[in-house]
Amino acid sequence: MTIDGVKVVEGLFQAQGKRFGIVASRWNGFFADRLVEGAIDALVRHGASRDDISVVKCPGSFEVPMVTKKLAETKKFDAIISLGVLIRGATPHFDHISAEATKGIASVSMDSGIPVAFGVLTCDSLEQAIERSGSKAGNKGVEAAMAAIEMVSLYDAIE
Ligand code: DLZ
Repeated sequence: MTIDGVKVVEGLFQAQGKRFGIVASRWNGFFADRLVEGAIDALVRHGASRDDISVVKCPGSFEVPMVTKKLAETKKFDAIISLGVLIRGATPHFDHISAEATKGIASVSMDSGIPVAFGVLTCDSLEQAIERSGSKAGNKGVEAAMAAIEMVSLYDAIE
């Protein structure tokens, strides 16, 4: 594709032959499991084989970056999809965990060179978690999986 004669590089939504790791928190598992299902569905619908998808569950969103790093170090995956569900409570815990999860996941991606999709919900209420894990505001797991598919293809196109 070109724009005004200038070459444009873009990723495609094709996941055939690519290997994906999914990391998900067990905390707020009712919602996190919906994100995992959404991510798997999006990967398979775009051509990934179920045999090429691994799901690893960890305690909470705070641990998601650690496990994402472990998976990246195996070099067995073309992309990792990091999922979690944080719901604000009465203490500042939410803010600390959200900040660590966000920074940690970004730094794994930057350090490893593997695309890592950020699929951690940071919700102010239970209602927001319901809306974003498969109801009126979509499914963050699907969104993250789509980003992962596009990024794998984009990295291939840039190489
Ligand atoms: C402790 C905690 C709290 C209060 N809330 C959440 C949450 O909303 N979502 C989540 O994924 N994890 C939560 N956790 C657990 C932490 O992420 C972590 O697992 C523990 O602090 C142990 O390190």
